[in-house]
Amino acid sequence: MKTKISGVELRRIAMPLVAPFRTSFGVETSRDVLLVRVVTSDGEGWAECAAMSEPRYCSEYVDGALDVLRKFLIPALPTGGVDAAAAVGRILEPFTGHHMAKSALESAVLDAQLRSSGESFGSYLGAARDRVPCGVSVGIMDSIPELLDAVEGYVSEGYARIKLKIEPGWDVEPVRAVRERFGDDLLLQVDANAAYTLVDAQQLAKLDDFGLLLIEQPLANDDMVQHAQLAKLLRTPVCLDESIESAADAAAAISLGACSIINIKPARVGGYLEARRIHDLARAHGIPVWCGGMLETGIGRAANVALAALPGFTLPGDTSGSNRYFATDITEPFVLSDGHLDVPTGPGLGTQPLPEILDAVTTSREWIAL
Ligand code: OSB
Ligand code: MG
Repeated sequence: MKTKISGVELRRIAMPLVAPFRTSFGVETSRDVLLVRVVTSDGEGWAECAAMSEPRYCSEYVDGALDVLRKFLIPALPTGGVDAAAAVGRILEPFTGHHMAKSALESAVLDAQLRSSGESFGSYLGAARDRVPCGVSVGIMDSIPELLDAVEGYVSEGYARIKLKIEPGWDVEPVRAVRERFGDDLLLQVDANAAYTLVDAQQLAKLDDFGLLLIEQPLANDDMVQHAQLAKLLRTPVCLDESIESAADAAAAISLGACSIINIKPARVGGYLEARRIHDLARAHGIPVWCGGMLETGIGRAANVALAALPGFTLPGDTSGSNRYFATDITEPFVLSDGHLDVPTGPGLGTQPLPEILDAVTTSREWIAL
């Protein structure tokens, strides 16, 4: 029996962040999120598009995602229906790029499919545990004391690992300060969001003294070969985020030696099915993976937490509790317990937007009939 898709709602919401989040590519004070709701013969499905308001982390951005979904991706869905969510990826393949927009559409269909069959995302993807250890990504701050206060707060909330955002001028000193204050046992890593070049290798090698778990995306998104050269100059393991947009990229990075760890963000690679393929490939090569984040609401978070429960996800992810981002989430909040989040067990995502809250944060809605 095919799943017939009658239409898709594109709903944009504005979610103020509890504190500004600064990275090497910009400052975020509010999350501009596109939600996708598909209405099918099997029922509804929800997903969150991870694109940010400006094309700084990657080339996608919310207005662009809305446009490509409305003009190309949604109209490509066959009116006769699809066999399963897995078919959506193949149907969208002729369109290049736009992984975040594609991921949202495929994930919404997958949610509808799983809700109707009564299976959870975790069970469908192959989760090996019922809760996942969580890390937190800590933005660039104006001063070291301010950073230490923020880290102190997260450590006391129970986070299992701390990730510091770095950029030229904010790297060795903040790492040294956090190590001195919290000791060598704290699981600590850094993320440069592509802010360095190979010329900075000596500066980055100074981080080798601090026993970091990894350095994430030190160089530009398309500098796979240079990441391989840098990896030879550092003792800190190199992890790729932005550079890995597909399983093919992951295979190339592994065979080049461009990374020894991968941050898997399902949206960046086009969806949860491609994310699982990268997990399987990495696992076969003995490459640890962890689940990244894009400041998601509870909708995106639910699916990420399910993915993070797969057996190859051996490092804590950026799957933080809802309160790290928002005063009020659009779903029941994800709450950290003993440094972990529970993997949702209900059908599909196992959660849904709370209608009143959703309406209160909605800035625009659009219905596209098939
Ligand atoms: O590089 O991992 C990143 C947030 C937005 C865009 C890119 C990144 C991040 C984070 C935060 O580091 C992850 C999260 O807590 O969701
Ligand atoms: Mg990153």
